[in-house]
Amino acid sequence: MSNPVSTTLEGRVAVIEINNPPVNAASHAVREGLINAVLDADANEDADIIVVYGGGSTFIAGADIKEFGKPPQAPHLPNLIDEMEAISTPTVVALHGTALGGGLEVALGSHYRIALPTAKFGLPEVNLGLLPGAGGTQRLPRVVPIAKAAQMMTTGAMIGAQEALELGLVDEIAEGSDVRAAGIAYANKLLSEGAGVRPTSARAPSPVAEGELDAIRAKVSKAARGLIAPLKIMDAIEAAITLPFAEGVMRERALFMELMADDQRSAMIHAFFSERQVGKVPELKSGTPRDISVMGVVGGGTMGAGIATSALLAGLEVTLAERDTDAADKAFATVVGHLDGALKRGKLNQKKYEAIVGGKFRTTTDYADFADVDLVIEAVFESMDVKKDVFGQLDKICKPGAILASNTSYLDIDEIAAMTNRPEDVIGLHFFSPAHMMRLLEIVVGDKTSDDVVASGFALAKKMRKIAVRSGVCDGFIGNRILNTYAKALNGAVLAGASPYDVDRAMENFGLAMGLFRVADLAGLDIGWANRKRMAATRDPREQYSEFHDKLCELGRFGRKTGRGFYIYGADRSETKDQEVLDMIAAERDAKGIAPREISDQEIIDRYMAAMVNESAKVVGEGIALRPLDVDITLMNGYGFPRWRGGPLHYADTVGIQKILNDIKTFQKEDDFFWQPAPLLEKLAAEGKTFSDLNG
Ligand code: T1G
Repeated sequence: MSNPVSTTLEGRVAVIEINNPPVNAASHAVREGLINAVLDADANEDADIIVVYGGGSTFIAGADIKEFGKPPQAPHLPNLIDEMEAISTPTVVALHGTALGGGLEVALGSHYRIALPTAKFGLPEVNLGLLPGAGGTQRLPRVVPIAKAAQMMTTGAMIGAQEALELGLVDEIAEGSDVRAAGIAYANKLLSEGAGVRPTSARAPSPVAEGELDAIRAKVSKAARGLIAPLKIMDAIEAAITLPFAEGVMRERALFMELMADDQRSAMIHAFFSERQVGKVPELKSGTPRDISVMGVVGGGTMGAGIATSALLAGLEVTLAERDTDAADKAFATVVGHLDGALKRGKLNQKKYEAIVGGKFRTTTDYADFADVDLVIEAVFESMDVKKDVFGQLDKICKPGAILASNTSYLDIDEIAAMTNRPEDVIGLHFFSPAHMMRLLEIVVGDKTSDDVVASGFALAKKMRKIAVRSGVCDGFIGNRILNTYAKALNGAVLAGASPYDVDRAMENFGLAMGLFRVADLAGLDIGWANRKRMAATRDPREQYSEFHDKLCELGRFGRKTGRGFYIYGADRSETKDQEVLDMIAAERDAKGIAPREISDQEIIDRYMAAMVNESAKVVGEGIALRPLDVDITLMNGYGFPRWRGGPLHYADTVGIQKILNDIKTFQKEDDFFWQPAPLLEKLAAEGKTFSDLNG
């Protein structure tokens, strides 16, 4: 492979360029090329100062994650940075794009740092279950305040050039957009000022107040929710404050190796690459995306308004239709409310905001206004009859080539498409609430949906910064189908002896933000109730149907919105268990002749995971999901499955498919109908294969 690092001499300035597209990851070749170039420049009599910068779109965006898990190859990044810092020739890094992870660590090991105004900086290793392992935990606390260093490393959040300048992370912000020229100009300025080397490691750590570190650690611990890297980062920062630099980096190395060896690291790297793999579907090769600049939305309720907001933030023009002027005005106000929030969060600038409310967003009560849209999506009441009626009308009004989409979360896209003369232009775009915040989007491909329309859906998702997952047509698609299954398993655990509160506790200790019953109360128990009534006619009589959800709904207890569901909600947002719920469940056990027994938290999780993995295996085996990673991405981005477990099928690979099968066989004794092993699960176990073998 050719050397990705090259050096030119501009006057007395040795200019080193790194070219390893797409993100200048610090691969072995980059590391080898960089250290040789720096040492050669240091030895070069004609060079008084060195500039390092990234060719292409960014400075080094981190270590090469593809190398993790393989035998490490020298030069190792920490050593490279230490050597760079120790030379006698002053070094400058000229930064643009995203200087992340090992890239920012290289910058910290340089003597001076200049940045373009658009440059961003971060140490996102925590998102990979790691910590900055090339001196970052020791050098950053010597440059920025301790609290800022902790926040950057334990959240992985990026900061912009202006904030970096104010913090002292960069010395200057250059004018213009030519990062090479900026580096050279700054180097010559430093030479004219007689600037010498300035090793960061020689600086004292930023001062820290009495008790400040413990307070930060307590906050970090609360936010970590099972992730171990943030607390190890705090240990490394403590070393930076209390130990000499040389000992501090040794401590950092030890902590880094602990994290490298942990399952959380492999899970989160699986998540990282899966999020980039999941958008690569066959139709992107065979289909040509249509331009989607003007969107129609039918329905201005929670979902419709959220979808409209998401499209507007992506720069599309949107017309939203409601049944009457009052409803349309209400929807307009809802969307403007969301846009105000985006403005406050810095997700939208004033100019764009005014363009949207000043014309790019309109409401109407007349579908005729959809005549020229490129795509229209309906987000009306979850009833097949209502949706069929809407599609029948849209089919008559929309221009040829317009895409007709449904936001349905369960219903059959093929049945909806059959209501039109253009089934090849019909697709499911299942957004998750709140649609302007949640990144997951299930793209449901009907039998007749054309490749162009699928490719258009994925292109639209990219524009809307969504993580799009391709789904085939079945009840509930990927996520809700699997949710329904594991919910039944957990209801079974409740009938067997657990309480809803045991289930929530076990799930939250497993890493979910909220347990099943808390989520049900939040979403509204009436939603599940409507679906169960819809499915009642087709329910298999062999199914062990738990009735306590329905009984709560019959009492009008729909959860938070009615102040009572599985929990009782106080005006002060307090939440308490409800003895009446426990009595209701006890009565149902009696009626079913079930003698309740002790159900441990581990058994609750074993049931939860066995059901989830088994149904996921069916979803992959039936081709509803393209690969196991598509299921992992769906559950992590739409259902709160902990990212540091990598998704249900990565989890199954971690604990072993045979363990999942053994658990299924154990629970089969209680309910032979529900606990039927998926053919794919049995096949992989028999062949000694893993789900990751199917990810390609
Ligand atoms: N290593 C290898 N490949 C990478 C990579 C990396 N660090 N970053 C991105 N890629 C690939 C990615 O898989 C995709 O590949 C392509 O580049 C474009 O990425 C010692 C241990 C930089 C903000 O965590 O956040 O340094 O799909 O689609 O939207 O302390 O990539 O095209 O084949 O995301 O423009 C720390 C991770 C590493 C940064 C660009 N660094 N990357 O976003 O493009 S650990 C990170 C990102 C480390 C040291 C530690 C983003 C980006 P493909 P993309 P993007």
